[in-house]
Amino acid sequence: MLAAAAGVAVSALAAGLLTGVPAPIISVGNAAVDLAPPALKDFAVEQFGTLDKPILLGGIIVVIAVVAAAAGLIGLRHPRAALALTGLLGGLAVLAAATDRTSLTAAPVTVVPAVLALVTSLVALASMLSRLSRREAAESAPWLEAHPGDDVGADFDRRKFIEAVLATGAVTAAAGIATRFLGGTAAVASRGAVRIPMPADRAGAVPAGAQLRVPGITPYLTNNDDFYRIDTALTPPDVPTDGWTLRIHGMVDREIELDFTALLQRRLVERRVTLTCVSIEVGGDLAGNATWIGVPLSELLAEAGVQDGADALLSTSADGFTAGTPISAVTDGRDAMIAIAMNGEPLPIIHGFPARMVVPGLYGYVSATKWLTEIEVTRFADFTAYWTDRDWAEQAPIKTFSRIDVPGSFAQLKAGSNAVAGVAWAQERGIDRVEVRVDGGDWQPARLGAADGLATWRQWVVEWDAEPGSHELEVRATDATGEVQPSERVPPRPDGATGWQSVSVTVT
Ligand SMILES: Nc1nc2c(c(=O)[nH]1)N[C@H]1C(S)=C(S)[C@@H](COP(=O)(O)O)O[C@H]1N2
Ligand SMILES: [Mo]
Repeated sequence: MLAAAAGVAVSALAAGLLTGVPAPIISVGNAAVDLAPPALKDFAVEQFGTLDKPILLGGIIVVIAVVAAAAGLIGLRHPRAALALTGLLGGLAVLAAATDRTSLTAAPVTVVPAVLALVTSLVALASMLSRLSRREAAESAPWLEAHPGDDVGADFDRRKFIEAVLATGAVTAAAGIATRFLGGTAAVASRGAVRIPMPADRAGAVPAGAQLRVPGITPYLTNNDDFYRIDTALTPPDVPTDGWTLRIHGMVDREIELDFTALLQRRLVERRVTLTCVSIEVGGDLAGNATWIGVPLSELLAEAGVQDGADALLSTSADGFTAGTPISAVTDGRDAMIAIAMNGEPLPIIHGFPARMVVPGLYGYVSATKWLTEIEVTRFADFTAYWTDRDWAEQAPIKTFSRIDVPGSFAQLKAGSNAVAGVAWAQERGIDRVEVRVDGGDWQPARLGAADGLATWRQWVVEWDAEPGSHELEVRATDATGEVQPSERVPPRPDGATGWQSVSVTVT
């Protein structure tokens, strides 16, 4: 296990020193994510939510530890078998590193950390086994026998073994500590140097009354630190602005290629947009409302000249994620953009630094590509994307949604006046009405927070005169086309969940 830990630590340090190379353990995790059958992925997301990644990494560490422990036990009698098992583990790491779509470097560099993991763990294991098991192993592996002139006594063996253990432990600890203090990636340094210019077209102040004064309600604007995060990469790709470009190509009259400076020099707009993940369950929280600054996508497309017959944008990220967005959703007047800032800061690394797409009204998996590098103007008939390859719908406008933030599930309330409040959204259609009912009674209209364009959620509140007993509260919204949120419960796959949320409370 110590030999395996040394391999993991040394390879993580090597990956930290090489720009754009994920640590091999992360590559193994990425391979697991990509190879997992859709049903297993759904299960993991349902059970663990956004904790699925730490749990996956924990699972990988447990598997490595178990295999390594087995190798150690086997090694007492069969050192060759132990080395073969360890070699197999290291070999899988090399394979995962070689095929990791999130790596930003060419093949030979990409596998350097994994090869180091392989070599380190083999050397450490061999050195420890050769000290520990000299006598037991002598019969099974003559090549591990004492070198001529070695003093083969019990004390000598123990001392040498302890030396080998301490040396391996020291290498592991030193690599671990050095990785810790490495001081961040190239993207972190690059982000620190970015200054976002004042946008030509500002968002204006949040309308008075958009933020209701109800304790416990979801804040109207979501802080970057509280913003949900969904991506397929176990660690965000390391993309400094230096060397980054965005290429717009495909069915266009003129290809466009912009570096980060050129992007900043274009006309910038600032807009509030609520992003939503298609995986959100009834009552779920995979949505957030932020102020974005970016370059209007419609202007870039107009400049490139979209050719007849094109109906899709295939966007690609530095980590190999892809998404297909209808061109109509980008050119119909809504504020689709290449975003470079979120809530007054350069995009946080995990939210797509240096640039990402934001398209109001579409779920993130078909529109919100982070670490964006490429947009191909094309036809839906001619490609599939990361999630459409995994049974999710090609077209995915955001469905009308309403959520009760307060009271929480199974809350204990005092009889009398209580606020029932939350948020609702129907991006690009608008929320016209939110209603609440108690114990299946009549629907009561909620007071809505001030509207702030069509791209954002809206808060709502109902004053409820609660009587003692157990009660069930339900909520539903109606969008501005008059469509009532359906009561029928459907799961998120393939194009978003529906159903009314209900919350049980006790009033005393
Ligand atoms: N490169 C990349 N971009 C991505 C994803 C991803 O996995 N990789 N996930 C998408 C999904 S499913 C959603 S819901 C949004 C989430 O954006 P956020 O993590 O900034 O909240 O990003 C989208 N962009
Ligand atoms: Mo998503």
